[in-house]
Amino acid sequence: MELVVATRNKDKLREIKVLLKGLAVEVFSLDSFKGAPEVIEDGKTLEENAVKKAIQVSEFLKKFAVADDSGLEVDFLNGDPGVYSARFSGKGATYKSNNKKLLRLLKDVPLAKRKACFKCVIAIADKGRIVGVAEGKCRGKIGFESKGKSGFGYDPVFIPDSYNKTFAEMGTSRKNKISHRSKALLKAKKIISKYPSLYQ
Ligand code: ITT
Repeated sequence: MELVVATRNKDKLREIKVLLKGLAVEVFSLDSFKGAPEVIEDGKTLEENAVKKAIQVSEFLKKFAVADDSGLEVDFLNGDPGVYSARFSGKGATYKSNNKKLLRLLKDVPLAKRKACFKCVIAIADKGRIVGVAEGKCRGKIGFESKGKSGFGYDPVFIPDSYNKTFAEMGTSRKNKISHRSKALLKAKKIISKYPSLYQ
């Protein structure tokens, strides 16, 4: 059974591949297929975007696919950047410029008001038809400065609850034990392993 991970984000892909281990599937990324569609992420929710990516890619490739849409919701910003996490600082946004904007908007905001939640939605589709959706959350707070070198995106500014280190300081293997993505993929793996066509 072949499974395509429908993402163009290499950092996410790396985490997803590790987290899918143990599942009886051969994992491919979009890099293995020429001309896979560039899905426009115009949904209002992470779920809408994840479902759209999984359906379009699995339909085009006529394969089994999983898509990840994820984002960081910050209480003080009324849930922003949320679904806009990738392009928070506008056109040409980078991880660095997004973190810089976030820290600027939270400048002088006390620790008690820096609560945030990482969310990840994994959609699973087979040849254009949705098979299941799984969600994972990781609560924490936004630090006062960027710290740490591992991971990607908002990892250097996100401190998960019960820890005093950012995701980027703790390293990917520890992050993968508690992250939004690991929780969502644990549920997704259960759905995939029960999916009948796996055994056809
Ligand atoms: P694909 O749509 O191709 O999968 P993308 O980067 O556009 O890639 P999203 O639309 O889901 O993906 O955007 C998610 C953004 O949220 C991502 O670019 C990061 O900035 C951030 N993000 C998601 N998961 C993260 C994590 O585990 N750690 C840090 N930042 C994360």
